[in-house]
Amino acid sequence: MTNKILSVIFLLVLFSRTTFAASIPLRGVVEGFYGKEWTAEERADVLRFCHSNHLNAYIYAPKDDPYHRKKWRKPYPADKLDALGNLVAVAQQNNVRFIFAVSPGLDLSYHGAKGEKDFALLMRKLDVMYKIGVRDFAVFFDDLKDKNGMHHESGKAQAGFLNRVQKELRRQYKDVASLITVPTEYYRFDMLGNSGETNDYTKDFADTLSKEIIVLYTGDGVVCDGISEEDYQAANTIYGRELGIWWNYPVNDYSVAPVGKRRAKRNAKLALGAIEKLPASNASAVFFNPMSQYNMSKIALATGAIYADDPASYDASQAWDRVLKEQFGELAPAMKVFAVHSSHMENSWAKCGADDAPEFVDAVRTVMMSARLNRKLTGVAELSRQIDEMEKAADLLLNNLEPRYLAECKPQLKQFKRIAQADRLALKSLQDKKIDPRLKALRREIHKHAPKAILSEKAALKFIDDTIDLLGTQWE
Ligand code: 14T
Repeated sequence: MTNKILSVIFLLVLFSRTTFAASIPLRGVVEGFYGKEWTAEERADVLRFCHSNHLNAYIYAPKDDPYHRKKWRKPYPADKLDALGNLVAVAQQNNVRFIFAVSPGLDLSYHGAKGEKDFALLMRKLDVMYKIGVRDFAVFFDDLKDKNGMHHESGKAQAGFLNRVQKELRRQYKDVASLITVPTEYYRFDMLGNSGETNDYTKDFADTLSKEIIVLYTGDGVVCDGISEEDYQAANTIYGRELGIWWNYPVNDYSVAPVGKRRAKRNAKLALGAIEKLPASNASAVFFNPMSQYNMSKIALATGAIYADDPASYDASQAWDRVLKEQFGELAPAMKVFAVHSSHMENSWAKCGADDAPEFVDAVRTVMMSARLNRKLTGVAELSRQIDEMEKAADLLLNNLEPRYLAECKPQLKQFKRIAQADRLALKSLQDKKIDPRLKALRREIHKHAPKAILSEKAALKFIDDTIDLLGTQWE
């Protein structure tokens, strides 16, 4: 009897999971980063990638396309328009919505004759896109604040403008989708005042904006450590609608090595982890903002696709393994060793992605504990095994990765190899209770390459400095 009841329950659960496994309705990639834009080939490829990974949308919003943002009033020159037309065709063939975004907020006029003129110019920009086949549009107002956190337009004026754009599109064309936007206050902590009340800008924007328009937000911060169910519901309450998510991982446009501004370059660290810590309940939309390094972005993007397909059943580490296998085949284990040390993104205002190399950190802790107590070292074999594995992985990848990948991660792979070698010298130094002179030389070499290649800052890289510090103070 109980058996029967149990099997009925089991079947019901199974049935409901297969029947109601709901995907997020609008899910895809937003090319929305600063820095080197993706090439035409990469854009065509991402549209095919979306199709084969069950993603159904791509937002064209590259910050460094002058015609998208700084010179938004200027029409695209013929060659660029041609290229966009080709992409729209590829999107159609792949059942992916091509969403054209424009970011006019830097100098848009909202009122008077100038306002009318700008409205007409923006509509013209969208009309041209409609003519090449675009049916999905977005108008973004992100990153307009100056150093003092000031920006110049009211939420009411912006939202009114968006309502008018939506209305005009609907009047002219019967077949355009809902407009998508990002407000100027696009992360929750920026929407709130010191005592937790909603700012006037956001209140006005949310109250004025048509419920038809989809609003994207980035979580509690710009680049944040997940969105909990509660965070997400709280943001929805502020907006009186189900928000969409613009997720800033694996984007790395803010990743610069802390080695002085002059030589520092963008994209120094690669975000090779899985998408994680997003709500289990479905948002109205989710878009992942990738890296300028297109091919390396596909690890996180493919896990994001698995998330968006069924948020409730998503398991980040399972998805990560599956995707690495799919994308790297025999090289997957080596790629995982590398990716483990390059998952976490963090600076003074950003934090996202799993901690780097937790197992390495554990192994170091064991060794360091005994070293600090000036005892016989413990855990040497395990740490040594991991260091060997790292150097082998770096070599294997440097020698066997396809050129399109190597072109994007060679500096980081070489740096990974140097760090592994330095880690080995550090371990030897601890055993000898004396800094191997080669360690300091290699440490300088690593430092020299840091402006274009960072990884494992709090794990494998830190072990080098911790060792030098310890041996420097304790025994020198
Ligand atoms: F639209 C927004 F949701 C958004 O995330 N905007 C930008 C985005 O283009 C960029 O790629 C991303 C990561 O850097 O963050 C936003 O840009 C910022 C935000 C900052 F607070 C860049 C620097 C910042 F200090």
